[in-house]
Amino acid sequence: MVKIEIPEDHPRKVSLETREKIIEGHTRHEVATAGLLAHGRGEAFDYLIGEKTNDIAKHAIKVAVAAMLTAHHPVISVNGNVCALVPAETVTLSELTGAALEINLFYYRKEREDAILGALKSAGAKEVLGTHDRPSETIPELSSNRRKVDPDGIGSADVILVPLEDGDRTEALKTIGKFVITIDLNPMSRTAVYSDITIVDNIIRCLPLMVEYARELKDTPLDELLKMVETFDNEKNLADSIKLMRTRLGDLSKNIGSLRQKIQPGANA
Ligand code: PTJ
Repeated sequence: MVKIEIPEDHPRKVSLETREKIIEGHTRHEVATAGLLAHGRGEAFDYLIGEKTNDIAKHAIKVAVAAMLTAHHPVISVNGNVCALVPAETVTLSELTGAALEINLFYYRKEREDAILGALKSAGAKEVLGTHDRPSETIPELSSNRRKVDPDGIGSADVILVPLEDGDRTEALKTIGKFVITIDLNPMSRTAVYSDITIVDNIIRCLPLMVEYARELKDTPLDELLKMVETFDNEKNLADSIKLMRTRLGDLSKNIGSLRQKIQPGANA
């Protein structure tokens, strides 16, 4: 595969580098082909929020970490896109919050499971659940591949972080009584609206912040953390995120010139 060189001062450097990570993850079989399309959809929504982590998302991130720290058995569900984009941060977050890591794939192929397992181990993971050699149980409410879960992981979890998730499984996880946290740039997706906490942000910015907040909050008294979680209103969070997009689009429509960026000759991003 030809690796593209992105000039240091290219205004879309981060976006292009992230795209390269997804493409490389696909070449290594971690990312499903549909994962490339899912990434493109995420990129479009990231444009709408200005490709920055806003205060609404920061608050959701903090509360999500509080929920993981107060859980009895938190689990982080890992798919191909998560693995390709933020493997090290995912492992660090699992260590800081005591959350188990479970591979759970929509487009299951053993080759993909092996690639993701290898990447998580290389990033320092000691134990990874959800692999084919482990026991499994099924979520009866679900018909896709994601119905298979690890009894020691999602099967017995109380709080589950499911980044970049499909709507059916989020709905099924809610039906069986799980507390669901997601990271989804689309505040209108079914996953976003079914979850208990939706972080409307790009996972590449969100995971490092989750790690930072987990370090910050880990000695906070339990009752304070619980209060943060209990007072969080996800409907308001989503409404505010949609309003932020609307306001931003309104402002931009009055000043298209602000969208002009210096682009290197030859670049067409
Ligand atoms: O690895 P697998 O087989 O488990 O499959 C993973 C994908 C992502 C292909 C699968 O879960 C899927 O099809 O997801 P959806 O239904 O396309 O939903 C993905 C959601 O994540 C969409 O709402 C996107 O806008 C959002 N998204 C994409 N990239 C990012 C993102 N949200 C946050 N950060 C991103 N980088």
